[in-house]
Amino acid sequence: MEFVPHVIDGVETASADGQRFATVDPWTREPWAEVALGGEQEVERAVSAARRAFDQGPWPRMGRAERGRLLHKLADLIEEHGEQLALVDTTDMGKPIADTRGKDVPRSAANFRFFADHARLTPDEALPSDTGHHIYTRHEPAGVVAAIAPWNFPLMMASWKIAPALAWGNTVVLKPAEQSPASASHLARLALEAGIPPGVLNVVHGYGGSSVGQALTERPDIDRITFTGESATGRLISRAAADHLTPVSLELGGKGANLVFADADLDGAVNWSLQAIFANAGQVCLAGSRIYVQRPVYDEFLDRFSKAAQALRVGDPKDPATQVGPLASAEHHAKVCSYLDLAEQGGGRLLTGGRGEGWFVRPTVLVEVAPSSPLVREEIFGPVAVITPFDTEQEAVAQANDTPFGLNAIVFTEDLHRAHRVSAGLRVGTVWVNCFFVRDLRAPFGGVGDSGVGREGGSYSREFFTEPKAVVLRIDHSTP
Ligand code: TXE
Repeated sequence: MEFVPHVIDGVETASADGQRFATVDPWTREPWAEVALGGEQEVERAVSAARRAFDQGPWPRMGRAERGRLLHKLADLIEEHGEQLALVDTTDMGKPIADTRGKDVPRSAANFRFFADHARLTPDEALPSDTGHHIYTRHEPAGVVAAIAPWNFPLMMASWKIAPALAWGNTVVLKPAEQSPASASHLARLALEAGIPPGVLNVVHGYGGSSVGQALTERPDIDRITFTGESATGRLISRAAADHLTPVSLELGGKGANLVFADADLDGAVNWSLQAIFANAGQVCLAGSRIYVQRPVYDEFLDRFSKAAQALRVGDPKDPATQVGPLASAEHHAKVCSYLDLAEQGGGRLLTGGRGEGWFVRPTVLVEVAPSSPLVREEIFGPVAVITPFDTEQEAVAQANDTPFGLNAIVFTEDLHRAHRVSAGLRVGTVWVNCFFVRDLRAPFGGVGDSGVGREGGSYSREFFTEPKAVVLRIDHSTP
């Protein structure tokens, strides 16, 4: 079995006490690799290495262009090793290889390229002064960043956190999710090969609420915490960080609403809605899990959407033709099935889908679900769509907003005025109109309410990962 080590101060290492845990392939449901199980010692070593690299090493002192050159080299290496990285994530969490190969790996490389260029090209401010002073800003690296990543996009989410942190001169301790840890160590190995100095990117494996995950959030010598995961975990991390006033960026759950108006292009609405809920077996914070359809097209939409859901290819995630793989873990499968049980017990009518073999849940469509049901209110994080009719635009916006979450929404309409009106009325971080998952890395990404705190992307990432400093020079000696 493959061994997945920590990467600390440029060295691939086992845990001091030799502890390991198994990571399981959701397709075979057998362990496929052994992972170093970190503890206090590994966290201490990794944070100290990151601290040294920040306080004494070349990384934060390097010009942005030179850092950018090394990050581009890392992106090249990600592309070069793309096939292997895609296979690792697919084996670790069951995501179809077409997605890891076609989307996650290219996007991971793109994250490094984008933030390298963004940091190099973003000017600091010079503030015109009529008092005889020259005032300018410096955006200085914040320090040591703890990056705590989820299991649903292992390589992609790690790179989305690491790339801006590194581009702005910080050093990082990454704790990948215990369900899909393997690609993080590969990434750290490639960073060293690219010439990024030891200690700049460290990876410590281990569990969340433990001497690894939780311990990282409680340390006074961590300068930023960036986290993606469950809303309840986000609250715990916020509380821990408050003790040291450590700034946190939290990207949490979602319960995305798709609003399909009667004037929409129905082919487009069906196709995008299908992707929005069934890609990665619904294990996506952005999943469009609540679909609201205007009454005149409700029956037709239901019919087309259900048929299209049945036609999706469910199976071996390593088969390039597979569109929906198994869920990522036994625990997660049990959680999603508990929602299916709710529906079976009279909480809704199942049009298609349901429990599959092993850790599979087939693309599932539920109707006639009460707005107060946990199926509508809670993040299921599985391939389960709840479809509900509406009559008026006002009612659609109210239903979409009737949730503690607020990450994203999708609007399908051919009416330009309505598109703008509804987009303005939705309480979310991103609205897609007649499309889904189009990401420009300059745009803010994040949510309101239980979906998180802060935004990532472009200048929003600069705000989080740097400390802006104002420098004021007196240039006119006649000024008092
Ligand atoms: O999340 P956790 P889990 C949602 C989704 C899913 C549910 C549970 O609904 O069903 O969360 O998933 C680390 N201090 N999302 O249990 O626990 C943990 O080790 C510090 C939404 O995996 O939040 C892992 O690395 N770290 C989502 C990471 O946090 C802690 C993505 C996420 O784990 C910690 C994933 C602690 N106290 C799940 N406890 C999204 N927004 O995309 C855990 N961790």
